[in-house]
Amino acid sequence: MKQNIESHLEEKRVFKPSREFTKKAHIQSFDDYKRLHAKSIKNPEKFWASEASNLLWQKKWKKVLDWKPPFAQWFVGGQLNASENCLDRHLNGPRRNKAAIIWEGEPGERRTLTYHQLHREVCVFANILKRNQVKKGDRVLIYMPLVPEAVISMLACARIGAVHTIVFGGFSSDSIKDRIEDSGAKVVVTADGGYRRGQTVTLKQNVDQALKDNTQVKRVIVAKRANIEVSIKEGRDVWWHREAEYVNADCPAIPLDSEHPLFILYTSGSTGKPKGILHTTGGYLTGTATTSKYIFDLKEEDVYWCTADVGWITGHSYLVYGPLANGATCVLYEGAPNWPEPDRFWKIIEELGVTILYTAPTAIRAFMKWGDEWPKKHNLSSLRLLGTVGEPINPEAWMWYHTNIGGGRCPIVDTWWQTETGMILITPLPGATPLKPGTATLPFFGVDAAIVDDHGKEVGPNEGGKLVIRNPWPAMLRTIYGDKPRYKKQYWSEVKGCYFTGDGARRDKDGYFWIVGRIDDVLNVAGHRLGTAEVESALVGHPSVAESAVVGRPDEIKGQGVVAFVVLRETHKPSKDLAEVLRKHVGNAIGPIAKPDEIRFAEALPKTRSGKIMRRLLKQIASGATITGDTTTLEDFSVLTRLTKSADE
Ligand code: 7RM
Repeated sequence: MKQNIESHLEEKRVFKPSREFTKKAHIQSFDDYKRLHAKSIKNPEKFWASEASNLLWQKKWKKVLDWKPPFAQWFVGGQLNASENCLDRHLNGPRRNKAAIIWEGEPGERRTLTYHQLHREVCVFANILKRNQVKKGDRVLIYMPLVPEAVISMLACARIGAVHTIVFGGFSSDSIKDRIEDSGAKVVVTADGGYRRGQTVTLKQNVDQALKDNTQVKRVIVAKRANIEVSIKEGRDVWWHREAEYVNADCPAIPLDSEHPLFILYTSGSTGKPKGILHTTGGYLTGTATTSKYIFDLKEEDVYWCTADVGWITGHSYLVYGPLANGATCVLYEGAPNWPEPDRFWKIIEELGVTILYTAPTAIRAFMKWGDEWPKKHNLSSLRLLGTVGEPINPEAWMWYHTNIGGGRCPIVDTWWQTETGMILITPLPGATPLKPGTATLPFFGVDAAIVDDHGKEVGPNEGGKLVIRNPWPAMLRTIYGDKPRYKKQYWSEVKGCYFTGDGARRDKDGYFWIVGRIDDVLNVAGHRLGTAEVESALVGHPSVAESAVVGRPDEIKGQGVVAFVVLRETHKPSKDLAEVLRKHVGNAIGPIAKPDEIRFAEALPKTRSGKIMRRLLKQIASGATITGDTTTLEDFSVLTRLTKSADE
C-alpha cells in the first residue's frame, strides 16, 4: 500500500491584507470570505445563478445545473453570446470610449482599441468569417502572434457561434497538423509572421507546411503583421485587410444555447495524443467573469496585465473572456520579457501605469536570475495587486516578487487551476485572505476541494494526497473533444465521484492548500513519499540557486534516489564544493531523506512553452535512459541535448 506524501518544510510567514487595500476591495475580510464560502458550498447553484445574472442573457435559463456525473450542463435553456457580453454590453455607458486593449508590439509600437473600436473590428472580422463560409458550430483554427487580431478573431468566432481552437504561435507545423485533423477545422486564421527576440517567426510558412497534402482546409485568412514575404495559394488563401474591403461593420451577435461550444484548447498529456479540452458558453463565461472580478478585485480604473499568450488557457480566461466581460482595460504585449533588455516588463508597467500584474513563477525566477537592478530602474508604484499561475511558486520567489515588484505593498494572488477547470479554483481573495508565501490558500466560492488518499478518504492536516474537486463548477470542461471514454477515464475514475486533478497536495493546520507537484512526479525515497516542490523550494532557498528541478531515479537500496538539476544565479559558478553545500542545505531544511544523491548543474531546464518544467524528460536523463514520448511541447530542444551531454562527461 502506498503511503501518503510527507511534508517537512514549514512556512511561518503570514501577510495580512493592508487596511488601505481592504477598504476598497470586493471582499473585505477573512470572516466575510469564510461566511460566504460556507454559504456558497451549501447551495452552489444559488451562488452561481446570482453571479450569472450579472451577464446579459438573451433568454434566461430554466435550470441552473443538470448534473449527470461526470457530465454537467449549466444554465440549461438559457441563451447568450460571449462576444456580446465582452463588447456590446459596454457600449451604452461610459465604457464605450474606455480602452479595452492597450497593445505593445515587440519592436515597440503601440495600439489602443476602445470598446467601441474593438467591437467594430470584431464585427468586421465576423463578417469576413461568414463571407468565407464559416457557419455556427464550425471549428476555426487560430495560429497568431500576440496582436489585437488574435483577440479579434476569437471574439468574432464567438459572435457567430463558430468554435475557436488556438494553437500557440510558438508551436511547429506538426502541432497545427494534428490539431486540424482532430478538430476538423476547415478555416485557419494566421499572420504572415510575428516578432520574438528581435527575429521574425514565419507563421504562414508553418501553416503551409502543415497543410501540405491537406484537403480539409478550404480557407486560410492571413493578417499582415511582420511584413515578410509569404506565398499565397490561389483559391485557398486570402488577406485579412483585403477581405475587409468587401464587408461592413454590422454583425449582430447571435443568441447561443448556454451549452453551445465556445472553444477547444489542446493540452498535452505525458503520453499519447493531445487532448482537446472542450469549453462551452454560459458556464465558462460566468466562471471566468466572476473569478476575474473577485480575485483580481477589478475596478473601473484598473490597468490589468496578464502576460500569458492567447495560446494558453490563461490567455483565454484571464486575458480575454474574464476581464473583457468585466469591462476592464487590458494590456497585451507581443514579445519576450528580456527584449531588448531584461527590464521590458518594468518599463511597460511604468509607462502604461499597470495596476494589476498576473504572471508565472517561471518568469519570476528568470527575473530573479537576471538581477534586482532591472526592476529598480523603474517606478512601479502604480501596481496594487500581483498574481501568479502555472506552477507552485517557491517561497523565495514569492518573497522576491513581493519585495522587488510589489514594493512590499501589493497582495499576491497565487491562483491554482488548469486548462480543464477553465477558471481559478483555489486562490486567495486579495482583500480578505492572510497570505503565506508558497500556497494558493483556499477554494473559491462554490468550490469543494479536498485531499484524499488512495482509497478516496480525506486525509488529515499536513498529510499529503491527491487533490480532488468534489462538486461540479460552471467553467469545468465538458468532455475531451470526440473522446468521452477518455474524459471519464482521465478525470473521473481515479477517485470515486470526484474530479481528479492529477496534482499532489496537502492542507496545513489552517486548511490552506499546498500543491506539491504532479502526482506522477512524486518521489519515493526509502518509503518516504516526497513532493518535488518541497525539495526544489529548499534548493531555491539557497542564495546561489536561481531554479531547480528534482526527480527520482531508480536506486537498488532506497527505491528511488534524488537527483537535483540546478541552475545557478548569474553571480555563482558551479563547483564540487557548492554541490556539497547544496546537498547539506537540503538536508538541513527538510531532513536527511531528502538530501539529493546527486546535484547536476545546468544552464537551463527543459520547459514547456508555457514555462512548466518537464520533469518527465529529466527523469529519463537522470536514469541514463534515452528520451522517449512526446517532446513537441518542449520550448528549446537544445536544452535537452546540453543536459544529456553534461551527463556523459
Ligand atoms: C492555468 C494552468 C495546470 C497545472 C496544475 C498544476 C500547475 C497551475 C498552479 C499550479 C501550483 C499554482 N493550466 N499549477 N497553477 N501549481 N500552484 N498556483 O497553468 O493546464 O497549463 O496546467 O499547472 O500542476 O495541474 S495548465
